[in-house]
Amino acid sequence: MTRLKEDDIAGLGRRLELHDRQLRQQTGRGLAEIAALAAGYRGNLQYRLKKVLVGIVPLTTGEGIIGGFSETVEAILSYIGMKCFVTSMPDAAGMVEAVERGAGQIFMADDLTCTMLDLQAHCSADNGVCTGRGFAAALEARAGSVRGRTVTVLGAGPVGTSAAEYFVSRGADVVIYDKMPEKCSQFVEKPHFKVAGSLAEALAASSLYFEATTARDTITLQDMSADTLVAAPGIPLGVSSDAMERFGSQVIHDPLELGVASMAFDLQVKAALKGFDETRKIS
Ligand code: 2YJ
Repeated sequence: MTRLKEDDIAGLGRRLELHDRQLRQQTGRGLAEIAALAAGYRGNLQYRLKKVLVGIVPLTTGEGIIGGFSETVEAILSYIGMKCFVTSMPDAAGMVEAVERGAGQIFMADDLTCTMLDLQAHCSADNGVCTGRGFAAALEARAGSVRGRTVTVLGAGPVGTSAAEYFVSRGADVVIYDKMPEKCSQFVEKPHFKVAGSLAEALAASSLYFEATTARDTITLQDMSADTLVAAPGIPLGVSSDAMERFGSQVIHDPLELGVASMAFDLQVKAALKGFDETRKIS
């Protein structure tokens, strides 16, 4: 799993409007809309999303705090309409602070897990799962539909697996490849999934690519044409720089925005399913 670096997210909070506009140009839908689609909610979740207070708690465990990480999460959640704050204390003291200040939800990440918790509804949203669904929903919006189409998924970690399952749930067939074949074992002989034996075989199977590896240049200029569409949540970006230069407008990529926005909506859906559905209060 890639650990985000300060450089990956530097200035991201100030470019959210631009990112939202680019996403809308690419897919016809904005950040919050795609995150809502990814969470499978077709109604209006804005009420609880806007009402609940989120405490973002920096964690010093493992490799420690990433400069600007919590503030970037705060900027993304604020951008989609949530009320939130970064605690002044990290770790357990930060959790106490968040709860004392009235947070109904907590956002926190260590080196292995990035999660958002709902303290009232007792549910959680995982960054890997939500990033997979968020980018899959963005690729689907860009493609119009994936029903009856084949999508190539590169990387069978939490993000690739979650995206692959989303695509199949939306009527697609998935060809999945991971350089560690054992990571694909769960997909062998599963209806609508095919495990490719090589990267070349996977890339030849489709013109819709989901790049969820941690490698560079898995998709190069020769793999792309005017018809190719790519969703690339992987860090570092798995699309080569010459391919980006020529076909960048066909590549959906960001380091954190879609994942965090998708977590927020996923959590509202889960809370609603547990009875914390206050959407009826919207006039
Ligand atoms: O609070 C902080 O500043 C740090 N503890 C944040 C750590 C962020 N974690 C990562 O970047 C890891 N790669 C985990 C992300 C899980 C993605 N599925």
